Amino acid sequence: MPLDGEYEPSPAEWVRNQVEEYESSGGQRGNTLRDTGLPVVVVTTKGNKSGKIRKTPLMRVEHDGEYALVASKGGSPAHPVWYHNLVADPSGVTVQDGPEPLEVTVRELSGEERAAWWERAVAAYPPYAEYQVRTEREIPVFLASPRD
Ligand code: F42
Repeated sequence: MPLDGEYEPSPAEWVRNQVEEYESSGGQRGNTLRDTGLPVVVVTTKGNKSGKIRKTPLMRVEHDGEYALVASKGGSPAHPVWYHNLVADPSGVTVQDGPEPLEVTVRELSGEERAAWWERAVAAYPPYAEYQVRTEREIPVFLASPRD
C-alpha cells in the first residue's frame, strides 16, 4: 500500500511538474529526463523531519527487478536531502516504474556490490560519471528491492 501522509511537492518546479505528469498519466508521460529520452522512476519517501510524503524523480537503473537509487544531485557537494529520508526509514519507500508504485526496502551499497551497480548506473545515465568527478563526496548508491 502506498505511503500515507500529506504530500509536499518539491520546491523545484521542474521536479514537481515531472512527478505530477508521471503520476497523472500512470507513467505514460513525464517518464524521461527532459528531452534525453532516458527513463526515470519516481521514488516516494517520508520526510525524516517533517513526516511529509516526498516524491523524487530519479534516473531508472533497473536489473532483475531491483533498482539503484543514485544520490548524485548533479555532483553537488552535499547529498540530496532525500538521502536522509532513506537512511531514516529504509522500508518506508516506494519506487514507481510504470502505472503503480512498488513497495521496496532500500540499503546503501558499498564495495564490490556498489561498484557493480555504479557501472549499471553510468551505463543508464553517463553523466553520473561526470558528477562523481565534480565532487569529493562518494555519491551514495542505494539498492531498492521489492518487498514480498
Ligand atoms: N537527482 C538525483 O540525485 N539523482 C538522479 O538520478 C536524478 C534524476 C532526476 C530525473 C528527473 C528529475 O526531474 C529530477 C531528477 N533528480 C535526480 C533530481 C531529484 O528529483 C531531486 O530534486 C534532487 O536529487 C534533490 O533532492 P532533494 O531531496 O535535495 O530536494 C530538495 C530541493 C528538497 O526537496 N527539499 C525540500 C525542501 O522543502 O527544501 C525538503 C525535502 C525533504 O525530504 N525534507 C525532509 C523532511 O523531513 O521533509 C528533511 C530532509 C533532511 O533531513 O534535511
